[in-house]
Amino acid sequence: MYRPLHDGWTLTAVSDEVDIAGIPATVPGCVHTDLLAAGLIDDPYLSDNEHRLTWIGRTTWAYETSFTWHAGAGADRVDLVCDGLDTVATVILNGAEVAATANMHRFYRFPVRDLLREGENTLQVRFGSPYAYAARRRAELGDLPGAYDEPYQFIRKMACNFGWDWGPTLVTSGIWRPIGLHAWSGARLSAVRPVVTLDGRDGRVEAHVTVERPAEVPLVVTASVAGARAEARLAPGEHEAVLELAVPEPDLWWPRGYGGQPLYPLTVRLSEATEGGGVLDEWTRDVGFRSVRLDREDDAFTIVVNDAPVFVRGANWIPDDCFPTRITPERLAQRLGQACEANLNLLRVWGGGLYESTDFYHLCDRLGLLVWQDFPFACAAYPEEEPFASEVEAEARDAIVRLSPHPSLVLWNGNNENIEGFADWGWRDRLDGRTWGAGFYYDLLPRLVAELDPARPYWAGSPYSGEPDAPPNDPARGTVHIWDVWNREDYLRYGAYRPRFVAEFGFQGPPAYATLRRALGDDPLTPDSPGVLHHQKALDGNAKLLRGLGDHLPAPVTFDDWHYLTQLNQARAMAFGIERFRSLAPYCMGTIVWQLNDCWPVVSWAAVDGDARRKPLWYALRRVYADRLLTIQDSSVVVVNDGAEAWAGELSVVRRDLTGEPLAEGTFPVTVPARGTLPVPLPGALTTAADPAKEVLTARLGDQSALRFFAEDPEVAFPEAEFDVAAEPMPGGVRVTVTARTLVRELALFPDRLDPAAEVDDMLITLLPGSSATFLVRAPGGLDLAALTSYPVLRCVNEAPHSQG
Ligand code: BMA
Repeated sequence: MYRPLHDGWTLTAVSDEVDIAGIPATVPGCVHTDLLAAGLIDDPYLSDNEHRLTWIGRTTWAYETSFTWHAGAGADRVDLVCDGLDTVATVILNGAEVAATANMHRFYRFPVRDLLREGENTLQVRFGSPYAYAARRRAELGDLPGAYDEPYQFIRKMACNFGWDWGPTLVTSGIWRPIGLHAWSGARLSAVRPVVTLDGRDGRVEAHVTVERPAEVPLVVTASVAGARAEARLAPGEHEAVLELAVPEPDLWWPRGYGGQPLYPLTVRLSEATEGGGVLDEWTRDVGFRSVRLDREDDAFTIVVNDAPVFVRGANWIPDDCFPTRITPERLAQRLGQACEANLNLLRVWGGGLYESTDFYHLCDRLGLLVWQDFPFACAAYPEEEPFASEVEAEARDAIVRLSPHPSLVLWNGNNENIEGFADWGWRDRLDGRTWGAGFYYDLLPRLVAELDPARPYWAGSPYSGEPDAPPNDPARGTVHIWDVWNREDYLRYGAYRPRFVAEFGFQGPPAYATLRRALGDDPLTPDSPGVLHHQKALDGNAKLLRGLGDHLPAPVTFDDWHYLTQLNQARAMAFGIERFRSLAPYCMGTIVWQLNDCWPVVSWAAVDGDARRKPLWYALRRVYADRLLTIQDSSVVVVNDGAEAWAGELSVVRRDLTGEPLAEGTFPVTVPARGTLPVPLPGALTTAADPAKEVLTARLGDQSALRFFAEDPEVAFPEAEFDVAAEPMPGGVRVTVTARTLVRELALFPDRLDPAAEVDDMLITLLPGSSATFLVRAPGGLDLAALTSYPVLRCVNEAPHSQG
């Protein structure tokens, strides 16, 4: 029987300087959220409050509760089960120390039967300062290079808790996952690890079962899935069994866009092997039948599921909140829903964060969203000495066993950018022979994956070229991270790449206006008002945002223009990159955008901001990640068909003047097979403009279209946009129809400026004269229709000059 111990907790600062004692505490939770709930700190996400909270990570904290306990009918064993302790914890039951731990990523179980008292019991979990712990380890081992001036590689704790180039430094402590008492007798299932594979069209499950058994009664384990059943007997003294199940022709689990996601409950039962012996323990998880491998032929990096090569349309995932216990299942469902609606098929759980919650992977299983899981190592040289060698092995064992049932999980990856740091960022010299994590990435982790999860591929790190001595960030081999664009180069440079697989590339933009307005007290808001600057963590971030506008868009003067143009430029830059990389399929077999989500309100690379609002980038992703994409690349139209059906029709390409009048036309019958890419070269009459400032090239195939100007926007002789707008209230919102009288470049609506709860279903639509677009604005409270249909809510690139004020 399991009994959660989540009630009656209090929190106390164990400190002469901090006078906080016995405030109510939430478990699972953490210090920051408890202090916030008690009204003792200001919201860490607002303005620059973060700065005044650094003492929290330097303080020792004690969580305490009491509970009653009765031996009752009597269990042989009672264990204190801690699913997650963040991080430097001492567990004390009735005054006796049960354990001292220092790894947020592990799962702990302590036998405590002998320490429990009949009636009232007290449980204390005391958390030492993560900084103090990391400083001790650093003093013992010597400093090691890393991308940030924080000691995250000296403690097994979510690295980005120490701050990142999109996240605040909010070093917390707490009982961050469930804690409870597990009373049991005889024997229990201590681990079940299914290895699910395909054998032709048949499904195979090898269920590796480990039992803990203080009593020496004979045991029987049964496993069943999809009508198949297997059984094993465990004689006294035996602790392990492997049960093999064969399922003839199960429905296959597929990534979204490739087929369904049937899940089959796999149940393992442990019973006494005696006449009428009762069930002692039971374990059930949903599994899916699919195969997965990594195709490395000729230095490719192709994820192959059920023998189908998958073009990855992905995004990187960071912890959705600095305080992970606030990430409810509802919030995960919303965020993963946003990923699916943007036509993503993979999330990469990035190594500066976590092994995510079981809810996360279960949702991905159901949605068909593939998961690439980094082991939690990012952007630093990590020490391999003790205690880290043992901690890393233990946490990896916990995580591999916990996540192995999930069909969505398709790849284990050793680390984020540490191989690159060693090879290319000068770490090798600074290390001077000391350890940096190579033993984890090249030896320990692949050994553990091979031992515990042999049917899943392992990759040593990202970027990585497949061999330790090869240049890790070589676009022609394995995975590449493309960061020269954001940091130094114009985004057109994406066009110069011919990568096999892009596991990271990103471009910043501000969060939604309503998000900034909620988070910042600045009055007025300006691109460099103090709050905006505080919520921009990237090195030289604001300057890079402006530089990134390049020749593509006019230089902004007002805050509103800065906000709009930099958001738009983010969307365009990423769309440009993705269109390029998809047009290279199947040479290139994936793009993983940096980054899907944010953990707080911030200017960042995210598509969905810290208040869950979709940025213009999100709408652009939905378009360029659709199954069917037309893209104009150099002097071709590339027809990209990542759908399951062939795509055939007449491709119509027209060079027009800016009133829409055709200057040259061509039609090209095309048939592109399922999962195929077809470049259609265009004749010079279509690719060469008589006057690049006054012409546009359009392409259409079925209901997909593409458009390219012959000059950058500031050089195009756009007419001042003229259009008619009809705004009709409807239940729950407003329908806005815009009919263009002139060319209207990238129309967008930002209803959150009027009501933070309002959102629009589409944006960034270019209209030729005479054409129209309809936007559905969801606004539960109704909206001012005049404001909704004018500047700065309704915007386009070639809008009429507006009066400021
Ligand atoms: C890569 C990522 C993150 C970082 C991002 C933006 O290095 O792995 O560490 O946030 O670039 O700089």
